[in-house]
Amino acid sequence: MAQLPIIYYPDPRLHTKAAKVDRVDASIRQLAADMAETMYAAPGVGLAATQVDRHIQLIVIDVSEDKSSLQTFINPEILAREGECEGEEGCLSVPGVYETVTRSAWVRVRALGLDGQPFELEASDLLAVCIQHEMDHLQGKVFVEYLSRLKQSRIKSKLTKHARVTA
Ligand code: GNR
Ligand code: NI
Repeated sequence: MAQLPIIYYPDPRLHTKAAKVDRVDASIRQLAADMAETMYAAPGVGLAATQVDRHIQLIVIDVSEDKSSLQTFINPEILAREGECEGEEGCLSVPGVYETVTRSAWVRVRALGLDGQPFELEASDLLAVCIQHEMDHLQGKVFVEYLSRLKQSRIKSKLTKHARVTA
C-alpha cells in the first residue's frame, strides 16, 4: 500500500477525461487500494483516479462515520436521477475551499466492482453527492466550475499563491 500525491486545482491535468477500464486486473486493484489509503489519510470521503493523475474511470468512496464502508466504482454510469439538493462541498484538489453546489438528490448508478462484476446502487444524501462529485472528476470537471467566474478566478489566484508558498 502507498499514498499517492494529489494534484491541485488549477492544474490542467484535472481537466483530463478518464478512459474506461477495459479489464479489472491486479494493477487496478492495487491502484484502488492506494487511492483508498490516500483518501483515508487526507482525510476525505471520496477520491477519483483523476486526482492522483491516473486518467481511468475509477472512484473510491467511504461516507461512513467509522471508515468501515469502502466502495469502489469502476466505469460508473448514472441510470436515473431525481430531485435537487443544495449542499456545501469541498474537494481534496481544492484545499480550503467550501462552496454550495446543487446536485441531484437521488441517483441510481451502475458500475463494476473490484471483482469485475457489474452492480447497481441507489444513493441519496452525502453518498449521492459524492458519487456525482467523483463522476465529474472523471469527466475532467472540478466542483468550482459550478461557481461564478468571479469566484473561480478568486479561487485560482488563492491556490496559485498557496502553491508558490508551499513549493
Ligand atoms: O472529502 C470530500 N468531501 C466532500 C464533501 C462534500 C461534497 C463532496 C465531497 S468529496 C471530497 C473528496 C474529494 O475531493 N473527492 O473528489
Ligand atoms: Ni474532489
